[in-house]
Amino acid sequence: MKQLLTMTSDDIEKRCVTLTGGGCQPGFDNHFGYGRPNLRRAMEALGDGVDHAIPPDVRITSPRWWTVLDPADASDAEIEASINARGAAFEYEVQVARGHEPLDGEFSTVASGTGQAPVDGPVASIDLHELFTAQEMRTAGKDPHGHTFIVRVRAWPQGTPAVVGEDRKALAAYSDRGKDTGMMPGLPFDVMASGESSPALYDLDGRDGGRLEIIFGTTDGKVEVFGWDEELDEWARRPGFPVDLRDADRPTDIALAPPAVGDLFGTGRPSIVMATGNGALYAVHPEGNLHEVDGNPSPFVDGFPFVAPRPDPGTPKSFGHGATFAGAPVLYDLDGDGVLEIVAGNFQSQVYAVRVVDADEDGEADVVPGFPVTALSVAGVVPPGLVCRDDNGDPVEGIQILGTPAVGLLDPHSPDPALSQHPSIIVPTTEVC
Ligand SMILES: [Ca+2]
Ligand SMILES: [Ca+2]
Ligand SMILES: [Ca+2]
Ligand SMILES: [Ca+2]
Repeated sequence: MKQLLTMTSDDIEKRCVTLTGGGCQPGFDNHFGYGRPNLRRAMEALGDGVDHAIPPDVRITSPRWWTVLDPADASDAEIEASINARGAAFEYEVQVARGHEPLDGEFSTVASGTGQAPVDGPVASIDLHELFTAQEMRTAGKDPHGHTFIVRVRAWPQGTPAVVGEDRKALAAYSDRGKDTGMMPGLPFDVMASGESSPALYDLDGRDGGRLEIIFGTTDGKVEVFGWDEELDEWARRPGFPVDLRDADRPTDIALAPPAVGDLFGTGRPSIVMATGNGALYAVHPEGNLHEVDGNPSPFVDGFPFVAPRPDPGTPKSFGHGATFAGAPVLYDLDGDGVLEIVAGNFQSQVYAVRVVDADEDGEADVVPGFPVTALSVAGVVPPGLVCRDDNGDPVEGIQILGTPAVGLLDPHSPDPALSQHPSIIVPTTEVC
């Protein structure tokens, strides 16, 4: 299906309109890929099912997209692909070109072959030193695509080279083991997920000479911790991590928000606090899955996850983006009892303050009395003159808290105890009046 749609699409080259200006070229380009789908041509390629022009199925299975290959590890890039022409004999070629959107004429063929049975495995070995000089692979230049190259695999039924199927991937070649300029030992490390959450640095274990651990969330709903490994003499994933923040109630989740790390109970033992896309807050023990209760892994502090209620899922308008926490949680002792509370705002404009204890023993950490607070400028909450309305005079809808709250005593010298004795929570929202 993919080959039918991409290989029959209309190239976008002329009458090019992009937000960045330019960006179109003959054939595949970064902006529009293979072009605009042409469903008539795609349907015509199906023919009557017997006399057809359906391209072979082609997929590059290894390396993964955007892999950065270091010639100090291996000077050759090993390319694996699966090719299937549904029983017909086929020919294939593996091609390579420098840059992120080379023109068709810039590719050179590095391997080719024929087959009839489906191919699923190595198809080419590309010598990185034939693509780039050692100096080019070492130098961090101004061109963000200076180390990029494209591998494409093309296959067609024997005798019909016009019925081509194609897959391509962007890879990069870079090497810098310099002590002052290169990557630190053990890094980069592929966590097999995207890392939108900013990392936090904290000495979780108080060992390894006070070195800080690197803590971050991933888009597959996990929290990762990396630290210095004295035996390996490099940075490595800490035992007990990653900790999976998903469970049977939330089989998919995402940790976009940066972690907060702090000594929640004032005992000298830090916890990692995560907020997720499904509206859950987690306090995670510093040992992760190595923390056990009755012999079972128990990575979470009692009472967690705390889950913010899901909005009405009846319509996209009522559900919006759900109860997502996008900004980082903040740890602050709101009531001065020596135990930190967790403060976080979500996509429902709700500001939560959660205690890290479950005093009422309902299995979930307790909400601080008076919370959640709705951060909306609506009648009854703010003075009449500050009520937020849209151009039609209606209440503004779909307001979210995307950012991280700030908590503190706004004016320690104020005669108003609300400012000098009690901390204030400042939250940014998307409300525009
Ligand atoms: Ca194009
Ligand atoms: Ca440490
Ligand atoms: Ca407290
Ligand atoms: Ca409770």
